[in-house]
Amino acid sequence: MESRESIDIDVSVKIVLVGDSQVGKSSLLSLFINEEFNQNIPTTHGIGNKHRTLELEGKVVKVDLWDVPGHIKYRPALTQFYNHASAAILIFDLSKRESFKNLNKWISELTLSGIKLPRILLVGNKSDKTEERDIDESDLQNFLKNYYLKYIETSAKTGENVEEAFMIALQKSLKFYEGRNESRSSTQVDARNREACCVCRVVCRLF
Ligand SMILES: Nc1nc2c(ncn2[C@@H]2O[C@H](COP(=O)(O)OP(=O)(O)OP(=O)(O)O)[C@@H](O)[C@H]2O)c(=O)[nH]1
Ligand SMILES: [Mg+2]
Repeated sequence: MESRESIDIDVSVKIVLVGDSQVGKSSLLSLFINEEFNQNIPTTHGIGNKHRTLELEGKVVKVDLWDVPGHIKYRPALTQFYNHASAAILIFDLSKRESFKNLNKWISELTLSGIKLPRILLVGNKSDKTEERDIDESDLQNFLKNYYLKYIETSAKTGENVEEAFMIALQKSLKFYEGRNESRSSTQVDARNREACCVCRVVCRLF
């Protein structure tokens, strides 16, 4: 699955990264794009938009990744950035219970913006901080059962599961993209069938 720029793109998808401030959205993105981890990464103020082109399921896929700032002051303005997103990576910090508690708010925001649950991947980041893990495991399991969310734990620091997480989100995107195309082409077939029926009715009436 190597990166191939300047070639024909079969599919372009948009994935948004959301979650509380400081959970590691920009760090995960930086690892996925540049294979770099920076302990002193600055907090995100605008929208950071990066892309990577790769081959998946026999297609050349361009993935646009939108790094949405997590700070509460930006929240009212965020929903416009969810437009046309095919999937979302919702991130919380495994060492910060508050970021887990706030997931409900993020889920409402995403689903209200049209990104439904099957298109959301939940990521528990900072899995390297084993001593500081601050999540009630039964709360986590109940949460996953309630929402039927796909879940993975990552560490932007060690790289654990980072590529895997983005690949799962990418597969969700492709599934959504293909589903949308199928329903479009079946609408076209329906339209053609209706057209054929009209022609048939006209021809029948003539004879
Ligand atoms: N130990 C550890 N630290 C991490 C990990 N991911 C990010 N960090 C650190 O957590 C802090 C916040 O990371 P960011 O990537 O800026 O978080 P963010 O979610 O983009 O934050 P905002 O831009 O404010 O929304 C930084 O000091 C990172 O170095 C991780 O997996 N493990
Ligand atoms: Mg950031």
